[in-house]
Amino acid sequence: MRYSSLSLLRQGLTGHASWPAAWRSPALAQSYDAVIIGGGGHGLAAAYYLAKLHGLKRVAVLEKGWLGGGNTGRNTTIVRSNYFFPESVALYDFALRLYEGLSEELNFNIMLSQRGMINLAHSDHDMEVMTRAVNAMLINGIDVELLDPAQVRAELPLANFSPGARYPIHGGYVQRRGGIARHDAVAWGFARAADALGVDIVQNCEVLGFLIENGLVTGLETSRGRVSAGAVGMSPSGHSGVLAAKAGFRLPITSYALQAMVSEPVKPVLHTVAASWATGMYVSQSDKGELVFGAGLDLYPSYAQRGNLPTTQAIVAAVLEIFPAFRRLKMLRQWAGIVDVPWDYSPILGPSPVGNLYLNCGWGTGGFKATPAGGWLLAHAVATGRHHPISAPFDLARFDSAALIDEAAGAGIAH
Ligand code: FAD
Ligand code: PYC
Repeated sequence: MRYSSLSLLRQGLTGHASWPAAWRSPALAQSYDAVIIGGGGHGLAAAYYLAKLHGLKRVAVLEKGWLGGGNTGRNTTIVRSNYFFPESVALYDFALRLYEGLSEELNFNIMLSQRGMINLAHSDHDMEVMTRAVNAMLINGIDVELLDPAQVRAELPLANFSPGARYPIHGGYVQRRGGIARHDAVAWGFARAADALGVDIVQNCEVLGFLIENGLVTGLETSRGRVSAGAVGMSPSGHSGVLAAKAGFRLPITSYALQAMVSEPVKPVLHTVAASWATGMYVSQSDKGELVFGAGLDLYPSYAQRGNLPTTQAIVAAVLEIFPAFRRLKMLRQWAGIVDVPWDYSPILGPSPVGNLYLNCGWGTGGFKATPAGGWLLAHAVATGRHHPISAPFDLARFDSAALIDEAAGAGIAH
């Protein structure tokens, strides 16, 4: 629906009384052609592409909580495709290209801001690792540039360039097409567009078990009753191990809390995303003006979805060493999400050991940037029963054949 400025003003003054809901709240039907588990960005995108590109008429998304309340609403919104291996570049650059057209595709402003992302080097060794990574990315066609300290300074004038700094800045590299996008808007945009194509989005509906006959999934047991399904896709983010166990198999993943925090809003002071992976710190400024800070993984596996003091302290310490001017900022809040990290730090996509059940999981610390592609590829697998060439290298079977895509080792960072 489109509104004129006058009707927007009228809606504002009347408390949006006649503003239609952006998507329906349907009851769970008895059967669907395809059911997607998880109403985060990936699950909603999968449902949208199933209806839009594959013409499926009876599709449902089942979400145990509220739409976008998982990691889609908890992440720090960085998008980029600066990965080391060609398989990863194919996946994440496909996602970035989909992001570049997504506001138009969904008629919903996802606030994509390609303000660039700079990774900082704090030693000669860091610089050597970055040079190798940048060379690999350039070979794979990614828009990255090495930066010397003066070039970093021009982009990040508030950073601490003194030679005596605890984390001296030796240079870095930038991906200029990287940046941020509004995470809620991505979920809401896909939800509204999927709903308009007839997809049933059922919130407060937890999947409790799988109905499996002769090795094929035929339906699901949910907190709202049984539902039969021609095919099932699962995008449950930090609960993929839990769901896989219910379906009778194990995934090679470990679940951790990943934390982030925001400051009070201030005027624009930071015009790109800055990351210092050696310290685990990264920061960007939201369009509201808040400084959004993030951290590395907690050091131990956990399903406790909350922040803790040691990580806060470590990250705030690194932020203040690198951006001393931020010392006067008040922190507003901190939070965590549970992320499923595969042994090689790359996602697991495609068929599962159960027939007609397809996987989109193991995004670890970095699946927001992949949202449109993850949904697109899951839809392809659910609709055709096969991998698209982009998702094929990320099949679960790589853990048997040892054809791992070890991005943590390749890029020298775990993100
Ligand atoms: P989610 O949004 O978590 O959706 C999964 C949904 O499944 C949830 O809503 C959950 O309630 C539902 N679900 C689970 N079990 C069931 C069940 N049994 N029945 C029904 N529903 C179920 N990535 C980036 O690319 N850039 C970043 O800057 C970034 N920063 C991050 C910062 C933090 C603090 C965190 C926690 C993550 C970050 N990530 C980032 C990772 C990113 O958030 C995730 O990889 C991505 O959002 C996963 O999307 P999703 O749709 O798969 O999962
Ligand atoms: O994948 O870019 C990323 C990321 C940043 C912070 C968490 N994940």
